[in-house]
Amino acid sequence: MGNRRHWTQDEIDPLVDAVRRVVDEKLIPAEDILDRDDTIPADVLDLIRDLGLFAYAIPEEHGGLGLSKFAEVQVIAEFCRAAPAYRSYVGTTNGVGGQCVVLAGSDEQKQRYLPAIAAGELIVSFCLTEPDAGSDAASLKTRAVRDGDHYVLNGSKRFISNSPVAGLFTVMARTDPDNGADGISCFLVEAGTPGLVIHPPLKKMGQRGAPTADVSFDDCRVPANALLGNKEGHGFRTAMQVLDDARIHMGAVCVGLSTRFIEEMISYAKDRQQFGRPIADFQLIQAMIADSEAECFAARAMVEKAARMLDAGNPCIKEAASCKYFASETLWRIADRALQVHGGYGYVKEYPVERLFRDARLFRIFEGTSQVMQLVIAREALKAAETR
Ligand code: COS
Repeated sequence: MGNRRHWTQDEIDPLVDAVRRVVDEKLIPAEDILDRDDTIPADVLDLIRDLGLFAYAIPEEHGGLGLSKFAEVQVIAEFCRAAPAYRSYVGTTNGVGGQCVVLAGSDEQKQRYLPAIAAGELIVSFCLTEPDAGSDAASLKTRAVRDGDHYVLNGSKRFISNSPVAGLFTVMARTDPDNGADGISCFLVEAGTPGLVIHPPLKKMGQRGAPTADVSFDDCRVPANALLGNKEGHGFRTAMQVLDDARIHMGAVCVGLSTRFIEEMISYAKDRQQFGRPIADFQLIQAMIADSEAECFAARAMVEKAARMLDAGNPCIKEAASCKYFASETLWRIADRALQVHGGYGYVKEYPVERLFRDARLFRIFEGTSQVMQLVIAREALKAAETR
């Protein structure tokens, strides 16, 4: 299980219950402010910090909770019944950003950053995507050139979650221009380093409150010990490994948001009167509820199974991609049904489904599009068939 430890269900349940209470009492009521102001209110962020959520995937020896993946997906599915922008701070920091350090950092790098992450004092961004390198991540062009006991970084990164508020950036940059994926290394760049430029926040369709911006490196000099694990050429593999972990996490996020859509759908259907009775009495409405329940249950079962595989140390590239693919496509179908049940009321800002629908659209795109997930699943299946 590596950096995580086994959590018994008796330990997991109280944490999930505590998250549920905060979600229902504080986070859901503050969602409109999140969308209106495009920022998470400071007191709400404090509540998330107090719950320990900034520490969920950081090893215990560095001050974190060290949740097993099986425990993490249960906690995250509960947390993500609230608007997914709340997750972005903690999920990117503990996930793709922070896991680079957990997985491949030197002891010195772990000691420097992980306790601050676990305490909720250090937000991390993951800089892989570039203007011309999205799905084809290995084609990235940002350069890192060794200069004495420093590296000098030049290049641009796009759509970087958390970048306006991050204190640390895990940056994939090319140290060898002629060596494809093996020429990519990972650097830990601290906010405030001269030459690190954070552009104005992007105006997104949804997930408002989760700040995203482009980032560029303009002769940005970092000390040689900012190279992750002090090893060149390991950046792409590290990025792919943290993305495998993140894709199971994303599956759990989609399960949480799907659960919320079902709750909203049922609540509206029981309330809304047409033809002299609640629309929940009509079988065509019930069919939409039934399909959503069944598909959400399937996605949850899949995510929990993949999490157990990861905890057991089994290879799960195909299963992680399957979770992200199935759970995000499922979420999109459920979001559409929830809006359909609301009719015209779902299309205006009077009900939360309008906002959550905009939030839901991103999941089929980020941390690997559905089409990249299909590619990864098929590749792994074909590879396995060759060795049988
Ligand atoms: N775990 C460990 N190693 C991996 C890996 C994984 N999941 N995936 C690939 N690698 C290794 C490969 O084994 C290969 O090493 P060898 O040459 O020694 O075998 C190396 O990395 C290059 O891999 P590959 O040849 O598969 O690279 P590709 O350029 O073909 O990768 C995909 C293609 C589509 C899989 C990759 O670019 C990808 O995942 N793209 C999506 C990126 C993404 O999710 N972006 C979202 C933004 S980040 S939030």
